[in-house]
Amino acid sequence: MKMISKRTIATALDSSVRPVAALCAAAILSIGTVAEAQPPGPPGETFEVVTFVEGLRNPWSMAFLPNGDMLVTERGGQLRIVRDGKLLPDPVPGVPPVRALGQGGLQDVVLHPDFESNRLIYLSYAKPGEDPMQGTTALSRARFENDRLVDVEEIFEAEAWNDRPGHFGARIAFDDEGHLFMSVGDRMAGLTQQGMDPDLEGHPSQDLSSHQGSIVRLNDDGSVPEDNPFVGREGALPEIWSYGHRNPQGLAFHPETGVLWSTEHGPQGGDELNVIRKGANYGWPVIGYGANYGSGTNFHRGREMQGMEQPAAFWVPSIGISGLAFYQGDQFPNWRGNAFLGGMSGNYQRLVRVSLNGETVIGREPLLVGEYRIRDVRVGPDGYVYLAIDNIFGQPSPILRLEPTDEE
Ligand SMILES: [Ca+2]
Repeated sequence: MKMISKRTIATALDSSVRPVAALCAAAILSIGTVAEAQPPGPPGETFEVVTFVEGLRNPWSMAFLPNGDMLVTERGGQLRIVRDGKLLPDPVPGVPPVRALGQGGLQDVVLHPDFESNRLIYLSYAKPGEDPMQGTTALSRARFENDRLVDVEEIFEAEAWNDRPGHFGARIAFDDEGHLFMSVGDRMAGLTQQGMDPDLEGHPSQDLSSHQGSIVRLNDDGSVPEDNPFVGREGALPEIWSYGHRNPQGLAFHPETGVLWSTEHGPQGGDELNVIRKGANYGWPVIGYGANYGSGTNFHRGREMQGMEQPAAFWVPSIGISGLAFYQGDQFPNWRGNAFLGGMSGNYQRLVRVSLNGETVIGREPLLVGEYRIRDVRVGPDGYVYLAIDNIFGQPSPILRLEPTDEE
């Protein structure tokens, strides 16, 4: 089945980047309306949307194996294999038990950089406690041999336990030196029926003795690298690389600059694209561009504060920001070095192409607006762009692939 989508020009406006917003602070006080237009940036590409494979349940992440197979996580707890364009009927045995509830379950799957020699893969998931209502974010590694997992070993369990159903983070990315980065969400801390708990400074995302709202950095066996920023600091967890996050749902290294970027799911308003720096505080919930759900009332101390990072871009209203990938490959030359991220939220469903000049966002082109609930974006070794599509009711959904077209 081929679904044709031709696009050369953006058909909808994407909201603002920070430098523009800083000049127009009044505009973003009106949460719930599109604040500013962001031009689509340098020329894009025409493409068609092709169904790569169908029949997945809440696919969360994809990984490409050297033999051409794809591994796909389903949030309910199954790891699936796509071979020759077909979804194999049997899930991969050996996946650890997951707490499949709300936003949590089986989440990311990433290959070790030396997978071809060591066959190691990494899985992140919502881990159930002895009390099954309790959950946290955990990470296991295993060897993937003959379509099954062997030597499964949990190598990290986040200090992020509670009974909330969401904000697990759980995106994984490897750097070039064999360090593994993983996001841990804030586990919905401070979120009450009346809005955010006003003790913003006391929120676990601002507390280095909790992994909630952090990005951790580990060696490939789960041990702590000696040069992590908070090693040796009393009261701080040594795995933490950056903190003050809410729920980072995308994590990727730029292939040319080696810089780590993250997408972060904000509250009502205030989804973010961030450059991740060692030891930095990203501000949640003290600062931000969001508001309380429903009422839209402000709860932040402000938009900016000394010692807290500003996002490279933010979205008001929130698009339900999801997975992140940087384009490299030969199929779409104009897209090289661009970031691609998904939006899952209702009318804001989209794929966004973000053009960069170094760490500055110079354009945002909304694509596939209103068409798909995109959970994850990956660039295949074949240079095609793959999209994992979520169905909010858990009905079967596809993985789509963007292919170039010459049509004008
Ligand atoms: Ca922030």
